[in-house]
This record gives sequence, C-alpha cells and structure tokens, in this order.
Amino acid sequence: MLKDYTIANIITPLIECGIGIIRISGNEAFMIIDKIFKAYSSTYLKKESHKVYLGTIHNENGDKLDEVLVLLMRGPNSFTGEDTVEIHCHGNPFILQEAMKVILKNGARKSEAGEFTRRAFLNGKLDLTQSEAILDTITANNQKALTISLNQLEGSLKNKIGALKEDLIGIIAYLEATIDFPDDEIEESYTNDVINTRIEKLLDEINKLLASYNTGRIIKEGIMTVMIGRPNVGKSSLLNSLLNENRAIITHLPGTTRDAIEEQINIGDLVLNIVDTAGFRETEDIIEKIGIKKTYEYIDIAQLIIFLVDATLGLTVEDQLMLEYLRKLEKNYIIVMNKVDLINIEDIETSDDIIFISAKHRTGLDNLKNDIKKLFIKDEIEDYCISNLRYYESLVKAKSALDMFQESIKSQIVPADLLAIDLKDAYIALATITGDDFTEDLLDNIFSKFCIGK
Ligand SMILES: Nc1nc2c(ncn2[C@@H]2O[C@H](COP(=O)(O)OP(=O)(O)OP(=O)(O)O)[C@@H](O)[C@H]2O)c(=O)[nH]1
Ligand SMILES: [Mg+2]
Repeated sequence: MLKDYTIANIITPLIECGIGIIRISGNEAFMIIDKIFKAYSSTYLKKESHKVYLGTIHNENGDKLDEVLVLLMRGPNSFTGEDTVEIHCHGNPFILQEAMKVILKNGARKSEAGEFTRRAFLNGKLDLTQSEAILDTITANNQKALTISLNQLEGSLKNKIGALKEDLIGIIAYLEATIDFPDDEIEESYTNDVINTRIEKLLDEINKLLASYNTGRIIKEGIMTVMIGRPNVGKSSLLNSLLNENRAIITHLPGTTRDAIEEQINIGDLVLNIVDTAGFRETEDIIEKIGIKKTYEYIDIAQLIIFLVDATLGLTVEDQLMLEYLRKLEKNYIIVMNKVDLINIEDIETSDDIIFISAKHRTGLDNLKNDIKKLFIKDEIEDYCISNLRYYESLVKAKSALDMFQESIKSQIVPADLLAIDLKDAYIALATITGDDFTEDLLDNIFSKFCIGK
C-alpha cells in the first residue's frame, strides 16, 4: 500500500461498450502518459490541468492501440489529491487491457480495491464519512438514498460529527479549567449544571442520529418482503401488477409458481426486495414441496410479509392457521384480500387491518403501498440518516461514555481529574467515525468493499 507508487486501473466495466476509462494517479502519472500518448495538438505540451487532449495511445512496439481523449488533472486539484490522468478509450476490453499492460510496464502499479478513494482520504480530500458516501452513491437505488448519500458526500455527517466533537472539546476544556483552578469563584454546583446541560444537548444529538439508523438502513438496503398465501390467491398477479410487467407466470391452475421469484419494486422512498413464492398447501409434487420449504425460509428472513387471501373464499381454515403462525412471529405483516372485483364488498365483514385489492384490475394497490410506508416510515425522513453499522456502533460507544460521565458527576465519588477520561473516550469514538482516528485495519476493512476502479 506504498503511497509513493503511481497506481493505475481500468475504472469502467470490462465489457464492449461506448467508452472505457483508465485512471492513473501519482507522482509519475504525467510522465507515464507522455510515454504512450501522441497528442494531435501541440497545446498538450503545456500540460494544462483540467484540459482534455485528443490523440492516440500506443503499445510498447509503437503500434497504435486506440484514438483516445486524455484528461489531465494536476494535484492537489484532483479526486485523489495527486497528479491524475484519465484515458478515455473505446469500450473494448482488448484495448483497455493492452493499454494497462503498457502503463504498468512504464512504472505504475495496479491499484487495489478502493485505493483511489483511500488516497483521497489519506491526502485529506475526504473524511471517512465522505469516502463511504461514495460507495453509497454508487449503490443507491432510490432518490432518498441518493439524496442522503450525496449530502454525506458534501460533508453533512462530517460537519454534524465535527460540531459534536467541538462541543466535547469545549466541555473538556471547561472541566479542566475548573479542576486546575478550583478556587476560582465558580461554584461547584454551577459548574456541574453547566456541564450537565451541555452533555444533555450532546446526548440529544447523538440519540437523534442513533434513532435514524433503522430508517437509514431501510432506505439504503430496502425491505425484504415476501408474498405468501394459498395457491391461486393471486400472489404472482400482484407481483406483476406492482412491477407493471409480466414477470411471473400466471395461470388459473393452483401450484403455478414453484420457485421463488425475486424482484425490486420502488414505492416512493422505499425499495421492496420482494419475493413471490409457491403457494402453501399439502402436495405430493416434489418440486412444489421444495418451493413451499423455500417459502418458509423466506418468511424467516423477511422484514415484511404480505399475506394474500382470496376474497371470494374469505379466510379459509388453512388461512386461519397461517395467520396464527404469522402472529407468533412478531414480524410486520399485512393481510391483503385479493379478487375484490369478484365479490360485493358489502357482503363481507371488513376490518381496518385488511387491505382489499384486485391484483388483476390493479385496484387498491395505492392503499397497500401507503400501508407499507406507514409501517416502516413513522416520521419525515431526515436528509442525514445514518445507515452504516460502523457509525452506529461508534455513536453507541460515545453515548455510553457520556452516560458514564454523568453517573460519575452525580455520584461524586470519581476524583475530578479522572472525570475527563470518559469525555475523551466519547471524543475518540466520534473521531473514528470521521477518521481523524484510524488504524490500517479499519481502512482495509472500509476500502476493500469498494470496487477496483474506485
Ligand atoms: N378476477 C380476478 N382474478 C384474479 C385476480 N388476481 C388473480 N386472479 C386470477 O387468479 C388466478 C391465479 O393467479 P396467480 O397470480 O397465478 O395466483 P398465485 O397465488 O400466484 O398462484 P400459485 O402460483 O399457484 O400459488 C389466475 O387465473 C389469475 O388471473 C383478481 O384480482 N381478480
Ligand atoms: Mg404464483
């Protein structure tokens, strides 16, 4: 992981496509491009930063590899903070691999996963919350997730944690001043009151961040949702209606779906990772039996169960048994009566916790979506939700250190000069979030999740 090495890699997927990009970053980036690139215009000789140059690149024997655009970015005004070159080639895996060969021959080393971003972090271009926001931005699959990750990339969480750290430093300084000059005219009870108020405020902020974790994770990762019900109740029809496409096979024959079908559905700010399953029933069919076993496995990992019932039949005995089973699971579930187009709704007993739909005629779907939203999103979603377990754990550490501090103040047994230790622990916990306190292991762990080109 030597920092003075110039690193390079193909940063776009290796498939035939419009363009493929190679990035080179480090002290020798400009020297290396000079050896393989022939610019059409002599203005290239000026090597102006943030300019694009058209020309050709060549292999070791001087054979032409491609006509390319070369983008020069002089450090520190680049993503990594180092001299950086991007070569925009045609999206041909052969060209890109040949170009990489000649770049490596000329002294660069192939970058490791996340190494460009790691360098950006080590060179002070980003803190850890911003670095991790890049990964979230790449994986975001809905607008809210994108807004949260882009805010974090801009520094929203960095600033928030920064403000908490500053408050803590202020309190530590105040505490130490009152320890060092105990005879000053500041009353002890007054000191404790001031400190307590400030700690309460800090804890309040930390609790708010901790409380945003569940929502943050749901927004980022989606809700694992499974649709269950007896055969023929219309599970696959509902999947297709929600997706707006004919994804699953639908027939009038019970037992049509045998294997689980996984799809993603966006409903507002939420993504459902939804699974259509084999309807549960007693069967001798081996394939269907395996499908039903799978249904139960999905129920185990589900965060939401959509339980479909055929409105023309009402709650059958099997449905009632299933319902009893669901109630014991302590999971979120929604009961959906399907095929309401075939009944007269006044003829049946309705209830607030049952949603009536017609999957076939696409009615009642909005009610279903709204109920799902209500189950998972209680309040307006803040734009700085945390969704990362690392932040959550560090905030829990900071919180318990502050709780300990308050206990100590209250109990008055802890000597005054030891009181600051808990505050310093809280500070360190916050500092690991932003990365002013880090170990190589922590960085390895974070950046190994990135792709090779990032
Ligand atoms: N009238 C009416 N028919 C429906 C509705 N939803 C589904 N159906 C019909 O019910 C039959 C079964 O639908 P599917 O979606 O295949 O049911 P399923 O629950 O996936 O069945 P399995 O895969 O066998 O477990 C098909 O003939 C559908 O056209 C509805 O809202 N109204
Ligand atoms: Mg089906």
